[in-house]
Amino acid sequence: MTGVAPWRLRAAFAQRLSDMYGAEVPAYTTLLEVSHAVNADVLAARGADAERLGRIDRVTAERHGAIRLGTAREMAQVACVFGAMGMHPVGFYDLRETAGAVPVISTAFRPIGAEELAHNPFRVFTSLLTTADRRFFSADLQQRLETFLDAREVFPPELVTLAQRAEVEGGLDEPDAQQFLTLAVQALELSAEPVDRAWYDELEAVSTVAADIGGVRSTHVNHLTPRVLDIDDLYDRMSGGGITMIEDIQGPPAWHGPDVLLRQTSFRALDEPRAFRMPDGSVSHDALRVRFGEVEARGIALTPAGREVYDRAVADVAGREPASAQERHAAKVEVWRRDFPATEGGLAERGLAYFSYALLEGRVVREPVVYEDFLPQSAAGIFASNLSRDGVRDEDQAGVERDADWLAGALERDLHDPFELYAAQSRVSREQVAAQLGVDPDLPPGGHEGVDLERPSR
Ligand code: OOG
Ligand code: NI
Repeated sequence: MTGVAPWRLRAAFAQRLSDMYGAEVPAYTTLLEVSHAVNADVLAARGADAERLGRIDRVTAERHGAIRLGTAREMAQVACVFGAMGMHPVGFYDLRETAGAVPVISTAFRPIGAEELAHNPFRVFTSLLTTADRRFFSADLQQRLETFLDAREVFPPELVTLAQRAEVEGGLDEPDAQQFLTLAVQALELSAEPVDRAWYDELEAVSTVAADIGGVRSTHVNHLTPRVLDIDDLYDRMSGGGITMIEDIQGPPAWHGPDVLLRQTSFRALDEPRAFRMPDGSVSHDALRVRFGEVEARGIALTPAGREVYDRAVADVAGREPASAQERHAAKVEVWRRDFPATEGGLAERGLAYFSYALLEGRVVREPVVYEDFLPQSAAGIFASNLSRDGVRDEDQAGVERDADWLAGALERDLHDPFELYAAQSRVSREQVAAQLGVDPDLPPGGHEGVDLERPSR
């Protein structure tokens, strides 16, 4: 295949989506400008160390998006569209049980190989409405909702056909690539079609997210998130610039030890003008608050053992019932100091995080593996803080069972386990170094005599 390769489709798509979203949501452009300014300052202040978790050109181009869909069929179609761009479903997130009671299950489409990630790491958090969950939707509402969703066409057949061909052939020729990108971006634009007011309001009484997904005949990108190297600085600059941020930075606290997993925050959903069709047939104009701006800072991927420490820390902080964002942050810092090693070496020694290894000028150097995924607690926090009200979950009803296997079935393809991907990346690097040194790959890399695990610059 000599045409446009999947990673080029992905990079072009991310760029076009960013341009489109900037035109739709001007505050996003402000967020990008502030992010770039923060990154430039961190780079100037910290030099090579600033790039330990990713080269600056990757970080500058890096985005994640979020979309929300209504049916298994739409999920399978979007899996094809993302598949054409070398993005594969990774991880299973269930947001129904969370405090915000959001009736969705989710996965993230993203590139999975180290090389593909280096080309362009674009990822999309993709949620599916759980219409069959009786705690949210009565039998009558479920039936009307599914009829409505089954009748809509979010992804046009031409887009799906091009995507299928790209997947089979490993890319598209130039004219087809252009058409594919145009249709893919169009599918995620906010529609100008009037929203049925009565239908939207009925769903909104159950859940704002249900209305956002099932109240309209199309989908739209919910947010696009740049990556920053100092999220605390970004938070202060945005607040100082008069933009109302949500109270917290979700995820791990700012502290003196290594950054792990993912820290995220967002500015509040903004009023967007939308047309509504009223019960009497007239069209009126009002505003909806659904879309917001989010920013993220990424850290080192944790192993299952490290993730256990993280999950316990999160539960511990919640159990202290901090009364404010300040108290919550203080509690996090205290728990982190107690539970997490303060150095990368400590994380490696205790097997809490993933690292890759390389031979550099005769020495083994250890590099952190960056966390490429999401966090259910944080996602729930982001969802919840941007909803006009929490969902209504009827605890007298039984929820419908949804797990990773069910989602893989809906997607009609494998759902990757994030831990397996990180472990494989680490293992491959270890085997390569061992082969170069002629030693046993099962030995811990730190166990070889005379091995220097730190990068020369550190
Ligand atoms: C998705 C919310 C979760 C994240 O970064 O954790 C998310 C949504 O609002 O549709 O984007
Ligand atoms: Ni997000």
